[in-house]
Amino acid sequence: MTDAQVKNIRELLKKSKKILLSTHINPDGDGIGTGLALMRKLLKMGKKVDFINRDPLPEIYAFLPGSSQIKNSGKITGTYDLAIVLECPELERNGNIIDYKRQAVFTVNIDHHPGNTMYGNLNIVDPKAAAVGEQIFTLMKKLKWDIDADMAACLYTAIETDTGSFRYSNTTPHTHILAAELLKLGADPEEISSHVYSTNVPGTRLLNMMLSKMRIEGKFGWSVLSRGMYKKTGAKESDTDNFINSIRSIRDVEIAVLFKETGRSTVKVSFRSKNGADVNVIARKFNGGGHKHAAGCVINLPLQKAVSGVAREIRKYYRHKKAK
Ligand SMILES: [Mn+2]
Repeated sequence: MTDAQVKNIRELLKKSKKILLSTHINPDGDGIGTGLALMRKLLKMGKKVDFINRDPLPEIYAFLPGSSQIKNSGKITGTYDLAIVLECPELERNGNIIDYKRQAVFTVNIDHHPGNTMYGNLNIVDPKAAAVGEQIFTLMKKLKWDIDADMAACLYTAIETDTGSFRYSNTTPHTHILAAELLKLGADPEEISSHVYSTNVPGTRLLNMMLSKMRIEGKFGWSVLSRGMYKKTGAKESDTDNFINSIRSIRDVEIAVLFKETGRSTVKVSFRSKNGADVNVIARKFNGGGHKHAAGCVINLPLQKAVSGVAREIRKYYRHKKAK
């Protein structure tokens, strides 16, 4: 983040009265935690702030201070002096809930995904940052803001969840230094983890069914969540955020894929990898994307066809790797 960007943000915040915060569809801990930390400070500064996302808050983040003020909308009608878009490599990820060009005087794009399309009037994009929470914490320090214990808890949640509790390859010495600073500011790691990694009975029953359907083929492991399985267990999609890690953590698995049937011919596909296997490359073949070790896409095909299409690409990926 350059000094010019920090100066720019300082001036924008000074002159903006009505501010919109928004993150991606199916929001995660990084987008929610970062947005809540920002919202808390901006409200204290006397700004009118709306934090609006297309999709509802996952239950595990309801403990975060301010979470009850987050709104959901498929179509925002108001106008804003400033819009801050968190964690969206392209605007479609935001769910097309607003026309930023017409409804916001100025749009700031803050993200850490590679391949960000730089759609903002100001773009603060750093693919080396472990989380947007890391970027915003750095920005807040540069702006010399007071960070209270509630803001620290929100930012710690952002960084903890995006690094898989400091286990993923995006975790750097700097990430740990920032996390330590957040603990000093009052974030409570035990309390945060107890919420973020809590489960419920329908979700656990669904996990059990998912594991029974899991298949392993060499370094590739996958499973499915069909609409019937959701119905049988009563679980919601937001209960399934950590499911893929049960596949990824199997010793021999390098690429883990979870297929979630969200409609008759709509399948949401999540990819996770380790040992340098690049799932961003595979997700991009299906018009998705993300990071090397975490990516996703949506495939408009029946569940089994989506599975075979992705499996074909992963087999191709390994054949190509072998040939190299
Ligand atoms: Mn993130």
